[in-house]
Amino acid sequence: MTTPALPTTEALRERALTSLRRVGVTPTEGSDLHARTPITGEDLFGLAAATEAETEEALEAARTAFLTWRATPAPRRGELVRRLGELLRDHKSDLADLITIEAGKIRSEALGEVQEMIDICDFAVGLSRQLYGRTIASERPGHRLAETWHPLGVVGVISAFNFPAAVWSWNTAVALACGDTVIWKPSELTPLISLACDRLLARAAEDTGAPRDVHRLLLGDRAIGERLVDDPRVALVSATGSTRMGREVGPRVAARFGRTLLELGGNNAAVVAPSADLDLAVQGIVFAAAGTAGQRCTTLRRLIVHRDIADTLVDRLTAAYRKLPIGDPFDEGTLVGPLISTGSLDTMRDALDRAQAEGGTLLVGGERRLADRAPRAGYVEPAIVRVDAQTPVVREETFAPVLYVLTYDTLEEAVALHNDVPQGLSSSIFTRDQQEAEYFLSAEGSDCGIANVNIGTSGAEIGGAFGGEKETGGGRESGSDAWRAYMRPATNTINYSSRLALAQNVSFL
Ligand code: UN1
Repeated sequence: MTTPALPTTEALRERALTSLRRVGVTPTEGSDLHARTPITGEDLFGLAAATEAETEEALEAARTAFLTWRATPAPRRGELVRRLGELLRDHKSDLADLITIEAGKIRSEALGEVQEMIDICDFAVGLSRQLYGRTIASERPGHRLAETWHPLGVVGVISAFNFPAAVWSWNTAVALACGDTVIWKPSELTPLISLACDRLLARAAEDTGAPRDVHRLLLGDRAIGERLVDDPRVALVSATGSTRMGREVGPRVAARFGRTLLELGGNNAAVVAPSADLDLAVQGIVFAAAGTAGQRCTTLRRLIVHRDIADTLVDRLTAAYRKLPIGDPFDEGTLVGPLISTGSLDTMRDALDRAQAEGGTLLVGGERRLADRAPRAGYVEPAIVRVDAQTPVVREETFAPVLYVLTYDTLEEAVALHNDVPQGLSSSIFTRDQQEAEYFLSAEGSDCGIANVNIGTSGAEIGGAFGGEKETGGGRESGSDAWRAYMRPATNTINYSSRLALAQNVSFL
């Protein structure tokens, strides 16, 4: 069921320019990097990257702005974030257009990404009045112990193509409320949405009297990311991307005693127990595995199904997969848009070949689509592969829509299989048995940063902290108390008596 036509690159270029114009961006043409669209796989126009001198200037400007911003009362800082949220609301459709054009997301998911930005702004505005520290009982008479949270400094945000705007907003809205300033190095694949977000934040700063340099965008390649990683003026590097990238970033930032917040690869699984509501499970699984063309960090990649229901569930899933409309992400009927590039098609093909060589059976999908109309674009049928064991390819993250199905007999076995991968981002269980659900959520259950019941692995709300364990990097972003990563605590001991008492009953003088 392919959609009959794709928009032309020319039409997409016009649409991108119109959205940018509405947001107030006139892109600086250049030849350092190319805005491109996965919808046709073609370039839209060339852009200039930040030079070394501009990078240095941005670092200095963000550092200087921090000195003012950290002294601005937090609720006033919140006003900037509130204004950003308003502008995001006003430009929801323009921003969603840019996300669809550059990342290939279907309309509903692109709008959802902008909604996620609006939500985190609301959250951060509230947070600006809730940066609580604790008061601790002192062991000494006439003393008070307190914990005060202070802004950290410049936060370097390195973001990926797949959530080109929302992950920036999680970091930026919270960092700004916390009193930090931000330098953003977006993915080279999504410069236009970054320009739009930066422009709206600059407008919010103008409107609220905040320093312009609380946020700086640096378009460019890896060298800019490396600069953020190595520069001691960057107090925190918040990086989203592959585990390979995190393995480099982590030790380099640690070597200069900087902080990192890493959100790396996932290999997310769902356990489906015999008591599961299969209608609900099928819906949850198809969205989590095939939604966003399998290109979320939280995409469902492994299904661990009880042996008694495996055949039934697999039949229902393959039937649902056969009906998935694949094609133009702007078309309201489309559920699966393009992969980010034809390179991802090769990665997917390679994973499918390896899975079969390792004993797996391809049940559905894997065929390229629309190659005649868009030879440079990566349209593909999401695939399901049945495997007997977690062979090497199953234990890797393939950033494409491949779902591996495994079977289990006991829940303990299911959880062991579930946890037996190097990554630890998101997980879920479909069951109507409360004991099973609680076991999965317990310390003996899922070892992931996100563990769900009766929903899929993807599509988290911003209110909770987002991130994962093991090779996912251990960072937490977005809601709950993830804000603490953007601040530094100071412990204060205040003596309000007229006697100097030493702790631990030490006597001296
Ligand atoms: C990502 O894929 O990097 O939970 C972020 C989700 C989204 C965020 C995904 N709210 O799927």
